[in-house]
Amino acid sequence: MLTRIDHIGIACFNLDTTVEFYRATYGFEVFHTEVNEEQGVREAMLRINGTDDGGASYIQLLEPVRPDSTVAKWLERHGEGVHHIAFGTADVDGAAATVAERGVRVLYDEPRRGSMDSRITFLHPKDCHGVLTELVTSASPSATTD
Ligand code: CMX
Ligand code: CO
Repeated sequence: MLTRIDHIGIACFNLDTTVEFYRATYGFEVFHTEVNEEQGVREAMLRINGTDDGGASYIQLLEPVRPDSTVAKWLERHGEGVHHIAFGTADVDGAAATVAERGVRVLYDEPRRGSMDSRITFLHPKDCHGVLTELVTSASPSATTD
């Protein structure tokens, strides 16, 4: 059902300086950037490796774009750090329904738009041993920057 770690989401105060840390320290380059207004974030995806399901694993760096966004509130409370993990699946609708049947709260009735036109939903961290968990179905392997 879930076939890879799609990404690890990391909340940061300043996207540009955090991107530069990952570049200068590890050599990871930006694969894609975008603003997701609905999620209230500006983000950079750093592609780490391909995966055996034909997808890839990323680090997702997240900077809030408004003070009432979930990431802004989390940063205020915790400071910078790992905000969520995301598992990749070919079928986010089916995976979310299966997980819901198993007693986990799924936060969205329907998957929403995520990075690179993926379809995403979230599982409540209180039902996942303290880990905010995202489920992702990728749109296509091509990347854009805007
Ligand atoms: N990881 C683990 N626990 C978390 C958490 C996180 N990222 N965010 C909140 N919590 C915990 C809090 O610690 C708190 O626990 P306590 O009651 O024990 O203190 C509880 O959940 C409620 O926290 P809150 O600050 O009141 O936060 P909200 O209920 O307002 O929001 C959540 C929590 C999960 C519903 C919200 O963060 C959400 O909707 N997340 C999904 C969307 C999202 O995160 N978007 C940004 C990323 C976009 C992307 O990946 O593309
Ligand atoms: Co994410």
